[in-house]
Amino acid sequence: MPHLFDEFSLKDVRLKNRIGVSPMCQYSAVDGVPNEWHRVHLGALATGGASLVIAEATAVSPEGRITPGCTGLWNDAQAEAFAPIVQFIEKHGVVPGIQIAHAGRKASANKPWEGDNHIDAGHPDAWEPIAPSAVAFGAHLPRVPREMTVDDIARVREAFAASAGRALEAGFKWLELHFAHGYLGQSFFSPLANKRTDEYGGSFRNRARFLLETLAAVRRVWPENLPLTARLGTIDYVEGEQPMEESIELIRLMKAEGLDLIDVSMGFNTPDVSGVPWGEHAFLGPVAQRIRKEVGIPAATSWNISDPQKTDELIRSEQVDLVLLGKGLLSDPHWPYHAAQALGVEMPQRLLPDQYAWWLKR
Ligand code: 8CM
Repeated sequence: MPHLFDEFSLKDVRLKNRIGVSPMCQYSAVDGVPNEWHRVHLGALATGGASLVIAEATAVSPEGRITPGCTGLWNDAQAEAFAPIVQFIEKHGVVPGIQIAHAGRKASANKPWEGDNHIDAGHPDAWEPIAPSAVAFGAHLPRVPREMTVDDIARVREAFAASAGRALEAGFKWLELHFAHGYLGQSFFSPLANKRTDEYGGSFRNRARFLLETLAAVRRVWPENLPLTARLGTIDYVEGEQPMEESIELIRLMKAEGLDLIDVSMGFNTPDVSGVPWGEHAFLGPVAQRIRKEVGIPAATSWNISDPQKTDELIRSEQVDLVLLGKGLLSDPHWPYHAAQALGVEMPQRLLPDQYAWWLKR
């Protein structure tokens, strides 16, 4: 029976335990280029005992940024700025990963702490969001996006592939496609956001097409021996969402295109999140377990994961192969060390770099 501090291998990558850092936007880049903030942020998370650090949602094209402060991988300068961060992470025995993304109709927004809303259309910092359909998300993101042409779709798909190539050049060993949280990939899949009548909308197969084509284009660039994963909004907890059976079938098709692990998340395709069971610890665990079992694919999940015992149980009961913590690690970058202490793991300081482990020895 695997437990939280067992190793986990996926393709040629070996993780020293089952705790990864979920991608977390910092909104602190200039022109998509990571800087000293990202070095310190990702560096601190790489020295806390997690086995995998996934860098934030990084845009594949300028209009794919959520905010003007998002990181990007649409040019070589951005990849070159990521490279030393990647080297630092790897030097400490941690696997460097990155999530590549396109924000779709949620793009062109202010930073969360500066409003979290769409930048006014006339403002010099704003740009035109694009999406499967000219339908606004609503609430704080009211801009009606431009409906993508088939040429736009091909361009963004190739931008994902080009960004994957740059991620590889920067040294990343784990790649996650952001197909969740109401961003572009997710909104192609969701009938709540995709109202197209061409081959990219309507039926399940058509709504899945952009995601599958993008995955296939990335897989051609991303080496076979390195993990290619996707974060998918499998459930929205709202009326009108795709049935779970569709999410499962999509993951089955993604697996056939070369997906190595599914990061199970929510859709966030509408502003209504009232149905989300926020109070339950690891509430997506049972959803991930069903997917993992029915598709036969390794799975990870996030959301409301904080208690060491319950987190260990998520792994032991084979709900997931890997947990990806976000806020838990922001509030305590040494959460894995503290969890190891709580679970009675021998010499928990061994999770940390020598510089810390030596001082923390008993
Ligand atoms: C921000 C950027 C990218 C994401 C996000 C957020 C905020 C909340 C969330 O997901 O659930 O994927």
